[in-house]
Amino acid sequence: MNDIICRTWLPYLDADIPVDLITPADVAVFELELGCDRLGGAIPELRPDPAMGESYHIFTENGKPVISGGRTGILYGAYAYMESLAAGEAIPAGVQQPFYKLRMLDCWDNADGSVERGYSGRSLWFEGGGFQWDPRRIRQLGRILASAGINVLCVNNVNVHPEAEGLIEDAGLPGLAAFAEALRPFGVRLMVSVSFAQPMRHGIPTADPLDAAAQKWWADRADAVWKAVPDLAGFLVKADSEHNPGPFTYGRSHAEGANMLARAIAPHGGVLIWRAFVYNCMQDWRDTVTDRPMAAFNTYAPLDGRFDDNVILQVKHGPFDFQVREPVSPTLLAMPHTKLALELQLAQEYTGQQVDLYAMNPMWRALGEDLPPEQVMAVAAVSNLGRDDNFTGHPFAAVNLYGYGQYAWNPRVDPAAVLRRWARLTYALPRGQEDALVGMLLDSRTVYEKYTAPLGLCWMVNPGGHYGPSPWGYEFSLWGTYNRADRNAVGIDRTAGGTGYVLQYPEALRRKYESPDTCPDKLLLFFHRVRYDHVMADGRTLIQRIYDDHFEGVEAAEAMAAALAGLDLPEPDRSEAARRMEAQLKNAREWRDVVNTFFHRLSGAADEKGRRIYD
Ligand code: GCV
Repeated sequence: MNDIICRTWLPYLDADIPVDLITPADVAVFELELGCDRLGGAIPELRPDPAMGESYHIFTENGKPVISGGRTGILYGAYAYMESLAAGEAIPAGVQQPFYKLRMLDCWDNADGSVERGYSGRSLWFEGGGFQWDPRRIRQLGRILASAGINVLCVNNVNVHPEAEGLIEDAGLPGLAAFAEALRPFGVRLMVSVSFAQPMRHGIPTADPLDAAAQKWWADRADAVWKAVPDLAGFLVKADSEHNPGPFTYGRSHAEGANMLARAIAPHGGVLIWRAFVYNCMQDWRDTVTDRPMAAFNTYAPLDGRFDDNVILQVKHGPFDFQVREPVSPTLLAMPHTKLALELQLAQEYTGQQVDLYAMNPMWRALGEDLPPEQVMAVAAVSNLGRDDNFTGHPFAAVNLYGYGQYAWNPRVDPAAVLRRWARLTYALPRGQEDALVGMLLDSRTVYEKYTAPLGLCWMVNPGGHYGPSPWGYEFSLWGTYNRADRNAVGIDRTAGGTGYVLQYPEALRRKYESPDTCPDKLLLFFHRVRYDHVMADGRTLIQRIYDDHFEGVEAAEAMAAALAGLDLPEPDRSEAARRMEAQLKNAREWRDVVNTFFHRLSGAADEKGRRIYD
């Protein structure tokens, strides 16, 4: 391991932190002494006020800084104070409190040390079938999470492989308890993904949620688990999804399934996070009636109001699966009597795999135009962390972890301000270079979008790995992910006259998406089947727009590469970012050529500008 392991938004986090700090207040004292020494500020007095919970207030009294705050609030206040010092910005005025009480990081880490959709190396805490970690890195992780304001870490993959079932069994509990203890001083509570069928490993003949023996198994297990980890946040469940077991096997609803587990953990104050990622992953591509984006709404909207109080339904932000651009999931707008969590993905599965740049705050902020932040009561994000020295693979991918924390604390935060703050805290570049870096991050999503799948079409990625172009890679598959491109047109008609998907939206959104004239260009092919000669609002035909976007996307990526070369970044970040940018350029050109050639061959339409398209 290198001496300087990570360069985070707080420049002194590379320093070691002692093992004997027990409470967030202990950590706050340590951080303030170290940070103020490094950053050159007055060490504030800490005034704990348990009633303040996660809130804090930084103020001046008799010319001296004071931080008051609750148990974790005081630590958040300490980080906020030092961020302000490091960024040379004003200290936030008044009492600061998080918008969302649950700010979760879902880790798809497997007990064998691999990470599903992980692009930053192996797991930081699993190896060889169970917990195994480097205490120094886990304390660093704790500081990173706390300084981002994340308060729940789900330790294992939602696809619970047999080894991971052991985490909540007697032999696994000491490991879970030790890991919980390691992160407790940072105000981070653990959560565990569990398999719905787990009782059947223990001689219970069924996992039917209405079966008394299955119910008792879960209640007894919960007693044992919470005895070992009294502050465990809860269980997370992926049921009846992508071959995971669930209540459908027994003809039961997802409310019956979730409530059974919720009742087992309720006496311990546990929360049951139930994922809404349910769809038919064995679809016949010839079936043009089933429309995958409609699945979650069809399953869950009729169950609104039927979940117990400690159940939170966790819904991905779009109706598909973290594609480059999707409309808001209609399920999130259809369940006023159900507690909802919004699920985001920091791991860049479909968005460049931490090779291509893709900063996410602008996307989350735009989501807020259709999804008022109050509509959900919690947020979760699939982690982008791993064992790489810099934790996130691409050194700039840390912006998404930091930005997620900022968003979870205040979903109305200005994305440009978040990106600038991260850039300033991490690199302290001269102003012109800082502007260049922020500009690059702000544009990164649009650039990526332009050179990949056009205009909301989705799923043109290589199957399985999900990196690189393959326009028909998912076309004749089981996953319900079709573009139905032919020589005249592309896209699926999801209007009332088509699959009817648009009818799942409330009136205003339905009207916006229903007509190609009012549907935003960027989502045109998500909602409509459009002829290549369709004239778009800007006067260009659809086919010309596809060509133009792909050429422009590559040009913009080339401009980003030039801008990156002009940044005086410290090593190893400079070399690492340059290496990845080279790969991004290769990827962008590949996407441009494959997608343009695909549509050129199908449509036979020439590019008006006569640029090179391969036949
Ligand atoms: C953890 C997609 C991903 C899977 C992931 C799944 C999910 O299908 O490709 O790797 O499984 O989403 O969110 O459960």
